[in-house]
Amino acid sequence: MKAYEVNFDGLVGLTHHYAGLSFGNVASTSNQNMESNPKLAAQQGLLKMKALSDMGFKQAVLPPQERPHLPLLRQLGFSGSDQQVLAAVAKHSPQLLSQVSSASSMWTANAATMSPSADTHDGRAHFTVANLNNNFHRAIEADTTSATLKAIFNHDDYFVHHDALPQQALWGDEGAANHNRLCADYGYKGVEVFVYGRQALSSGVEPTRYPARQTLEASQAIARLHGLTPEQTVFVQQNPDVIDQGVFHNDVISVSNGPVLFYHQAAFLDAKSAFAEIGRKLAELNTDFIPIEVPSKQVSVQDAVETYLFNSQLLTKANGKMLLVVPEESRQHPRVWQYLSDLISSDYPIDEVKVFDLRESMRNGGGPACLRQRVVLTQSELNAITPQVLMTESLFTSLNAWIERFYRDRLRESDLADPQLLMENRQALDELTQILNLGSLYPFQQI
Ligand code: SUG
Repeated sequence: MKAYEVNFDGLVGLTHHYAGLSFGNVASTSNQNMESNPKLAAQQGLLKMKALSDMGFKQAVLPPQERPHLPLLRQLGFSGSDQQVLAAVAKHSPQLLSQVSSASSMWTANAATMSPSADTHDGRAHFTVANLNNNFHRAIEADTTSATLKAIFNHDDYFVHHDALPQQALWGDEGAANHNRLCADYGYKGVEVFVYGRQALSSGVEPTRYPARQTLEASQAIARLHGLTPEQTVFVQQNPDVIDQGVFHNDVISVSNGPVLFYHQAAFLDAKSAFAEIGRKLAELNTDFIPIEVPSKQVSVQDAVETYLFNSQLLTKANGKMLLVVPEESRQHPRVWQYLSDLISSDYPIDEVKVFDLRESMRNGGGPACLRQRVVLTQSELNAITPQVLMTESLFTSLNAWIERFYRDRLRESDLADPQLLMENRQALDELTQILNLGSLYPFQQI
């Protein structure tokens, strides 16, 4: 059956700031306390969506979440009016205020793991919301993410929604950032490759400096929930050494599309046996596996972390060739740019590179691939989603005007206690849910 890959990009929220919240994410910790520009951040993300949509790729939008997260602060014992709650938490712990204000839901690769209907036991598309429990500021995304996905993919004949796994380190799950799907074409049955950082229930090698966010046990639970067969599933351990060098998600060191896996030589702990298994399982689906290895000699792990070469989007064009969407940082780096020039003139299926300036998101460790959730849909499934989230000329115009009206062009941690910022957030999200026709997704005001 013919199917499309639809990229659902997260719109950057109004409280986008640099708080140094993610230990093991080098950009996040090194840009802590810098002044951010939420307006520019949202515009940069929107321009990427529009450009890819104009090129013929199917593109959609996921809304940001309401921040600061007042109900959570009330759950933690802060009380009084909203203004009093904000003042109290700012006095008690600016760091806590920063955590409950993070705009981190923009990185929708971490929103969920999605398995297309071609792969699942009941022929429906399955979503498991990521618990993101390695970081408090991210773990608090799960409930609203779940509500958002249920509102957009709202048809039981086509879509199944699974809650996030238990909020405990044993079940650490970071969503599609650690998930690759290999297939002949999107609508065909594929092999789903789950990349994990550590095993929680048995001993094995682990990183020593930085956390391994994804467990094998979590990945296995998702494969079970989605009804994937062992013949279509491969579990691969990420190389702990690269996690210790700042590769906190697999999508910072590899990216897949169709039968292609574009990856760094050091990405996996035992690439040889993993690739033999992937190759065998794809062969059973009459598909040739096309691994493209980037050698350490040409691009070091540090180069990869600095430029986000692998946090790129690999997209199939109408002519069957592939386009690699990279951040500006990759163009600025002579070795990486040279590698890319060589790559597109080689015999591999990738024959074009497109560059986007996503500086605001990149400074928190989020490149082009972090900003999107890939959702494979057949035409009937596509017809069943909320259509207003799909990128069009008119949605682009409305969102640009909406950003212009509500977003600030500079923000620091000290601004987060401003009750006016909360009001701006609420008003903006009220309007956005109307633009995207998502009903009352943000009931926080009533609580
Ligand atoms: O989880 N950064 C995010 C970046 C997520 C990138 N996503 C993928 N690789 N798919 C994270 O570490 C930093 C927030 C701050 O420090 O203000 C942050 O949450």
